[in-house]
Amino acid sequence: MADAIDYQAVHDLLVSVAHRAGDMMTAATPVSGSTGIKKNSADLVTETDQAVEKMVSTTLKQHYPDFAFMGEETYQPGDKLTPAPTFICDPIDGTTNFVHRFHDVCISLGLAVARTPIVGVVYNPFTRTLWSAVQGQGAYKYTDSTAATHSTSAAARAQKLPLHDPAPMPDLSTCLVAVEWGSERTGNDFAVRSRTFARLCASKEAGGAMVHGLRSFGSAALNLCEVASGTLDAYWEAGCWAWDVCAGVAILREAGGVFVDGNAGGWEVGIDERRHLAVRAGEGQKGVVEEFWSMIEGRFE
Ligand code: LIP
Repeated sequence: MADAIDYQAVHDLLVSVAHRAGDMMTAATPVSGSTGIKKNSADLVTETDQAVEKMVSTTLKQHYPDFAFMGEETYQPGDKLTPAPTFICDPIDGTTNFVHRFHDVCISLGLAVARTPIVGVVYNPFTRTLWSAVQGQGAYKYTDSTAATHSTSAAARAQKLPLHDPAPMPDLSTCLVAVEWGSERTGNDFAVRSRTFARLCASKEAGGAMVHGLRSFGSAALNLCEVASGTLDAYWEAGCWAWDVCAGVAILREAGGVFVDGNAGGWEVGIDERRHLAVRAGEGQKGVVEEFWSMIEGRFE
């Protein structure tokens, strides 16, 4: 089935679905009364997350009835990503930001085939910015997202990623790095994060990497798009799900970035393995991956 898929048509449908979702998000009032809690007080869901996912799954099913669907709000423990063509959707990535009206919020829509991200669309309706990629066709950023189709006029307005000539990365000390605390605030993985964040910032004399800075914007998909754009150099997290990263990985890889294991040593990692390190395109990429791995204090479980 995969050989016959018109990926450009899938991309264009995902772009139009993303715009509809964006209208739902900007029209919503995510007051605390409509905010639910999933596993703890740092893991939020709103009625808008659920309504957007319903609209997305219904629309995609109408157009591609044979494709599988995986979404954050309908996932059941034990559900597995299979090699079948699968739409992977995070209706609102950055739900905590959405609740607080902090602007880093997006919908993340991907298509994976053979468990590999092939098409990715990430749309932030609050900044009207859209990133997208189709495998083999390059990755693009559209700042006037109403133009984010592949018509001639839109192509003229699109910016190919990375946005700048990728400068060399001599080592981690020149890097701006995204990390996230996630919603798990206890146990081994929380300890690995806390110790590693400190070491990334510490001086070289103290055994650290002394990165330019750490950033936590609260959206995995947007972090990956910023690494693809070259506005962040690296992004490390454990605890994400396939819906947080599928679309962003399609975009990152098309921009020349790498997505590797968030534990030291793994150059190959699946989008459902729940830990990753992303590094932008540019000379020194491999060295930055290896230096980053050497900074990790422990291993994620
Ligand atoms: C969030 C991620 C964020 C991560 C959170 C959560 P949500 O997704 O994008 O980077 O740190 O744990 O998974 O819940 O807003 O869709």
